[in-house]
Amino acid sequence: MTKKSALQKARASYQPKLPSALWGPVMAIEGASTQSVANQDEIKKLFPATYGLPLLTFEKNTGTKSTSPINLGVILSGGQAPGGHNVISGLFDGIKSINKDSRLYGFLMGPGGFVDHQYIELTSAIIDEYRNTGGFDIIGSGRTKLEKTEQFDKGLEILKELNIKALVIIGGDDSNTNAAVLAEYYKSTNAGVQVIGCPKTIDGDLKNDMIETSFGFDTATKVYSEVIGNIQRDCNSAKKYWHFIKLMGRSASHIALECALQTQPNYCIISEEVEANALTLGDIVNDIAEIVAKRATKGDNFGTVLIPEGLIEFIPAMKALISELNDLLAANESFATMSKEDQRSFVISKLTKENADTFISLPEGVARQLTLDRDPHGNVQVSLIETEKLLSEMIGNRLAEMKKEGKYVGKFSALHHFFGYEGRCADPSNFDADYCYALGYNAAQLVNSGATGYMSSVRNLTKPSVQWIAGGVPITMMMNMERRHGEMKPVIQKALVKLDGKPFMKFASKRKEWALNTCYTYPGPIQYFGPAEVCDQPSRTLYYEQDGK
Ligand code: FBP
Repeated sequence: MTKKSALQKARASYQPKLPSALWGPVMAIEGASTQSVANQDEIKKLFPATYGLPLLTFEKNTGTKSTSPINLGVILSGGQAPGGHNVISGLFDGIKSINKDSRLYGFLMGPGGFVDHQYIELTSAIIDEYRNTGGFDIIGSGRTKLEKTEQFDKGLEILKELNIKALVIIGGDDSNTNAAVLAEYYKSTNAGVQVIGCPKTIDGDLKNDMIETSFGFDTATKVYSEVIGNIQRDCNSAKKYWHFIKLMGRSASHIALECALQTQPNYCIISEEVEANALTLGDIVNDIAEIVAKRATKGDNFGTVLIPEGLIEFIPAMKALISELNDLLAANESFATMSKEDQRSFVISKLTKENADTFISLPEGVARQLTLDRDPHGNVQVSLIETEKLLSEMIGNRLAEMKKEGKYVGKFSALHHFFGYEGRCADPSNFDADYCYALGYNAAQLVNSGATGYMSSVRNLTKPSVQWIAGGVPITMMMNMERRHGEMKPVIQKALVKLDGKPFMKFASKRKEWALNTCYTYPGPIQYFGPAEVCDQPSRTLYYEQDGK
């Protein structure tokens, strides 16, 4: 047992708030049957047993309900996100509320632990240690991709041995895609095991009408905004540095946008806009250099620039290059064993002329980073690409040219930051603590209702938690076909920043003013105790998406 700080001790006794529908026994009300967001025929063919299921909403149960004990398995999958421990404590309390003899088993270090039969039973003593804490250390997480029937069959052996009725997979879009495939397999083979997903990722890109936000986004963006605010105050005090701040969010810019709305920086790149306007790296550099030069005319040789880590994949020329590289690397297993020099010449010789030219034009370090191992889901590991340094170097060069042309009079000193891992294991905000607990408690009710192939869905999130709506959404409803590892695969469609959505429009209406004037806001640290308007506020993104003007 680790020694707890005074805050941790006080926090351990926080009782997360549940939607009123989950306060006692529930009944599932079936809504309309569903269809996938795109490629309906292909997805239907691939998921004959779980396609088209109805939406489910829970209401208070007035009749009788099954109260048999439930044995449940749980997996944490992918990157850490604040609140994972509360999903697990919600699951635990949820199955215990159905029957006190229910049991919860946690598979260790992600999906790999399920396949390799590595698990622990999560007792109340263990659960109590982790309530309202950040991190995934209760059972660990991993990125093993669950996709082969041998893995499913191997996992089934341990589920049967432990008499597990359902498996809950807590993960992002890729892991929930795997959950859907597993649910389909177990249902179509009459394995007698249900599979339920829970929406996790700080990146915020697993969302739709039924999943209003993924958990962890709220806390992580509050942590980043606190430190961005601190940097801005430092920068406005000394007035001598430009800070280039890269933020996690490999496939979408929700984190950068949310942090911009919270802190009002001088510049924030939104990758989705870069793609829509077919901007080049040079266009972005020129735009920022213009702002640096304009601020310098007022003697303001300082500022902040927010950069989403996935930017590189949204620049059209880079996107085309990465897509060809993905296929090339997937088709050439021996690539990993080649020397650095051979890898470079191999890539250049195999790429189309246009992509080879883009590859050659990049600084060698960045070009190499694009050829490094993909994660098990085929994603480029963008957190390793130092776009913040690449950009500031290019801006420095542009400003030097502008100086020669008499268009720039200032002094440019750049500092670099990458905020990602700092926020992923923070103690969850009240919002995430409540939301995660509700997601877990709700998932237990989905299992008790016999659902499989569903994601736990808790909605109406800008209202007080008693008014949240709890239920389930069929995972196949969120799917479309995309190219992965050189093949078309069914996957959950990622939610990118909508350029006609309210959060972006709000940002776009303010950014000129934020660029030239110094309009910083300083959100300060997450507060756990105090008035609801200080402690329980959801993200700006959710606020603007649902209510805000
Ligand atoms: P998930 O999609 O699994 O939630 O992870 C997202 C993320 O936090 C990204 O923001 C980041 O690029 C990536 O994980 C880093 O991965 P790793 O933890 O494997 O270094």
